[in-house]
Amino acid sequence: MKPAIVVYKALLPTELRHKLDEHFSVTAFDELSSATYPAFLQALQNAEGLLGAGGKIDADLLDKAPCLRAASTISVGYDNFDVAEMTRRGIVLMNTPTVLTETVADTLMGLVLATARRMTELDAWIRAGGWKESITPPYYGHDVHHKTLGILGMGRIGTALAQRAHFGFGMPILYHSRSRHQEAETRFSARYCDLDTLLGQADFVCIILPLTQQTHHLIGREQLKKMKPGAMLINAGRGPIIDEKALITALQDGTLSAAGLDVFEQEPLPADSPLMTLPNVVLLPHIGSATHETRYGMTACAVDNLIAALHGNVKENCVNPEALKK
Ligand code: 8YV
Repeated sequence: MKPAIVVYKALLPTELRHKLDEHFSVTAFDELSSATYPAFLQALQNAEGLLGAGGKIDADLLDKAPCLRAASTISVGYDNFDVAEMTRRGIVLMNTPTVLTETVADTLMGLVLATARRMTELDAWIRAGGWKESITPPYYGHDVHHKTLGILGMGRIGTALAQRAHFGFGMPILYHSRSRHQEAETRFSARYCDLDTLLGQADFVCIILPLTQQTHHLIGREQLKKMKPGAMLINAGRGPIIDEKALITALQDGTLSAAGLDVFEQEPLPADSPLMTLPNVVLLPHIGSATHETRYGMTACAVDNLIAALHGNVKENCVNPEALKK
């Protein structure tokens, strides 16, 4: 008998669905809603594998899945999983790093440009009939090239951003990360520094950190005050890395000149969020990796990860290899 798996919130292209069907008995839920949730819980009861994106996979949910051996997330981030609990239960968690690196770095560079040059604000202004004559200084933006870029989180994506900024825009790069990154230092002249130094010197601060207990609200009121006058803050990591209330106040009172955000404390962003009315913010709906090519690559990677894991063949992309020893 093929092992049972549950697929949730993953729009699988036909060939990837066929690939899963060859190995597993698949129950799939395109959406998780109050209508589909009972069937989802039912299917979890004998599922050995789980594949999907998002959701809160905590001890309560794991209790509903007593046969689970492997979970495969279509994302690089896995803050929505209780990894310690999974490890304790011997459940391996697989993610999709690498395939999305270049695309997310493109998004970050795009956010830097859009924020500095006020692209979305001026787009809205044209559509509202504002463009009657040549634009004047109140509508000017700021240069990006040759400005100092501060990167918080020099992992794969941070390194790909550093490459773009160094070769494409001639930007000096500062970074702060859990550990030193030799490649970024030698190839892109990135300089390691502590958080306060980075905040005080960077013209653009780009966040591409994972969300952990250590990074939760890493950027709050105090840190925002330490940023260089005129500096801009860009976040494509996870929303809760920034204290959003403090960010809104800083954007309103001029402590921070502008922000470019792909992620938020609450997603989808609530309609009454003050961020919606601030002109000095570029808002994106968590599209860091959302291109056809990359989402396909991530889904294919997640499918391969689950096949490998349930066949006892874990080689890469495993978040908690310790679980294999249980
Ligand atoms: C995901 C992301 O695609 O990979 C991540 O961690 O944030 C995005 O690229 C998105 O969270 C949907 O799973």
